Amino acid sequence: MNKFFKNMPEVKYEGPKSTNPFAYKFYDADRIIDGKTMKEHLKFAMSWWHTLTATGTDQFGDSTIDRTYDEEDPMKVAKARVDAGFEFMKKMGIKYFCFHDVDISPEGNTFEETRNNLKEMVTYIKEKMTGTDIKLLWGTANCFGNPRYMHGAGTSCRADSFAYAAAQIKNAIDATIELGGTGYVFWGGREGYETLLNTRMDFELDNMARLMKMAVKYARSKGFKGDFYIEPKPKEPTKHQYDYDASTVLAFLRKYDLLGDFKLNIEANHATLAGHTFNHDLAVARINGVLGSVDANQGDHQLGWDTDQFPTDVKEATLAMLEIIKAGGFTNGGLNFDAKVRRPSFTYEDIIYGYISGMDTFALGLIKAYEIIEDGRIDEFVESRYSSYNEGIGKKIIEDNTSLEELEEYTLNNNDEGKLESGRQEYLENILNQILYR
Ligand code: XUL
Ligand code: CO
Repeated sequence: MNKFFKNMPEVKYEGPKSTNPFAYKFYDADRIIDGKTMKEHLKFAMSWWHTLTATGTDQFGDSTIDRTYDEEDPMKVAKARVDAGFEFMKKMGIKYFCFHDVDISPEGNTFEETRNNLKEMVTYIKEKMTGTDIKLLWGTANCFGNPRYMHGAGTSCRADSFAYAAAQIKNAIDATIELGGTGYVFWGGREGYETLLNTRMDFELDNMARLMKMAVKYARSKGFKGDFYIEPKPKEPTKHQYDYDASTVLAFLRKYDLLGDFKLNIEANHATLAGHTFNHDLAVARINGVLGSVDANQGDHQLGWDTDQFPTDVKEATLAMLEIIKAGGFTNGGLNFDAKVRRPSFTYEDIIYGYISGMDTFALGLIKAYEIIEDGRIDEFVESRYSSYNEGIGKKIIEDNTSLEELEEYTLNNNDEGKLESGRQEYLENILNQILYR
């Protein structure tokens, strides 16, 4: 039970003054904040792919990280990864995990072989989960890595690729249900186009919706009560992805009448790639009632791609947690670290340091978000900023009780327009910094 992370102790909370690199400085799992423990608020999840399978390859270089866990046969490697993953989660006090089908189980030479491998691995993981309080947050199918998806999966011009994706998704849903998952994710890395010269966008979007509808129909028929999520991302690997950002995905879900079953899984680095802040996309999801789950990570201001780094930016995490709290917190979703250690950070310790930084950053974000709410000055200012709608003509406007004609009449007779008030951005930024760094 202590095979892979053997020289590393269990990671526990020791407080902000601790210099133990294997301790949480801010994440105190059982500390109660506003009636809930930190672990209930944050619902941290381990991403199977970055933590247990990714080997540090990039376009210019080979693996730098050995993730075979002393095994060679693909099924034995897959099982060793399960052992390592559970050892890791227990050591870290992480209660959830997320996976793609191909992360937990090797692809075989035929679809039948692939399906059997997955079933065997699901049984193995289920046994491992027994007697623990570790749960599956969400599952998904990797419908982007294999060459058959070069033109897309649900949006492929090739019907056989669509069919294969459907078959893969059916089995990934079965795996998710079998392991008690509360979510199923669609991330469409190849659902988009390289050039409009060869693309029927309307046809492809209709098909993408068809695939999702089939998935919902199947999963519900098998008793799945959780949420489906779309994870927006504007580009990478495909030049333009249809799930560009939260607003684009919302328009898609509305058009195809999928809103009853789908919410959004917002990823920090995807929002920034779309030219938004992380909290912008969270806010779009929140105000539309579809903030489901979060992939926590961060990008790099100098790089234009998805670097999937562990989050260290406390201000960003605080603003994100404010949105999550305002949305009422997580129900079926949680905070999945879709984050990886850098290529030269190839040791087991590095994975632990990565997760400690991400978990401490979000723990601080949670603490600071509640301090901002308790402080009240920012909310109070925002409330007062719109106070002209509390009475008179403003009240009539928000009660939908007026017209252009009446407002023209009002303006004609309104010799004193009232004074304009400052937006007070700098005042608010000072409050934010005061609370973050006091
Ligand atoms: C890729 C990404 C995926 C999804 C799941 O950028 O974020 O790992 O989270 O397919
Ligand atoms: Co992600």
